Amino acid sequence: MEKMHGIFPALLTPFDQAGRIRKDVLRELVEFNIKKGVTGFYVCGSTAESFFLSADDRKAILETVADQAAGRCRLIAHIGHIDTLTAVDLALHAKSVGVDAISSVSPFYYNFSFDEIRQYYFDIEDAADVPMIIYNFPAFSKVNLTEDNIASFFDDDRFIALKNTSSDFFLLERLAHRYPGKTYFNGYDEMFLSGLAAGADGAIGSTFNVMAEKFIRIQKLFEENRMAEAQEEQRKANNIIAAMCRVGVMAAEKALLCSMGFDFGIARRPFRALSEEEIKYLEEVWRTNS
Ligand code: MN9
Repeated sequence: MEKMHGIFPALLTPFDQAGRIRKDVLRELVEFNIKKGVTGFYVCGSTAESFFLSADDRKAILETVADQAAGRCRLIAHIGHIDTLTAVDLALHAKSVGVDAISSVSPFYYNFSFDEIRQYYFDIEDAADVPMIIYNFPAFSKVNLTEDNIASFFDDDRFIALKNTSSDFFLLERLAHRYPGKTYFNGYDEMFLSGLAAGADGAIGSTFNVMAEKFIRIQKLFEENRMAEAQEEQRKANNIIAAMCRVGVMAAEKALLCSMGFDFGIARRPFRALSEEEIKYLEEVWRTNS
């Protein structure tokens, strides 16, 4: 498979007051980002609050996004779950929808051994055989995949890419050098430029829902060797991300989308809703850095 490139928002999920998915608003978010020129979407990742959702809800979200995108961009379906059977079911569904790739975080919570984690990925691939993107996210999953762990997948052609939500750029550089034919996605948006320097081909991230244009520009400037301008753009994005981190990233992204006119609602409990002052603070930081 040809390498992927560019910016993929990890789509947020809009909910109504009762916690039901607002498919109409999801369609608007997809349209908003396709118009900005994103390469594709990462559907039902952590940013989508996927671990709160039923398998049926996750399937409905993927179908809605695929229908709206209508072949205009790439689609990656995150099918990760701590239960292999559910992950396989989601992978088979994603295959039937026609995604470009699937992706999964390592199964978490029960402190699985690496052999169990490895088997989880191979069970999915043996059942569904859809190109797989390994999602390394040690801070949340508490599973830290090493270079050799990832290499043990990359020797198999079905494993096409890594999404590295970690500040371990040494890991990224080593793998990009060892397996140049695989695709490397940077995970922390605030470190995108560092990821590019280490060999990333693109990025999957939550803040791209609201400001994809900044990251499309950072990558373009980097590729044109215009480093000072790329750093300046990353700095502006980071002023916004720092404010988001202060109040809660997903809640902040949803609040900013509401300020832009999307009826996005709030994150599901136990995530808390933001106060009026927090929303004003975010809007102010947004205005001064846009
Ligand atoms: O993987 C995202 N991680 C989560 C990517 O959403 C948990 C990032 O986009 C971060 O949200 C972002 C802010 O730290 O970089």
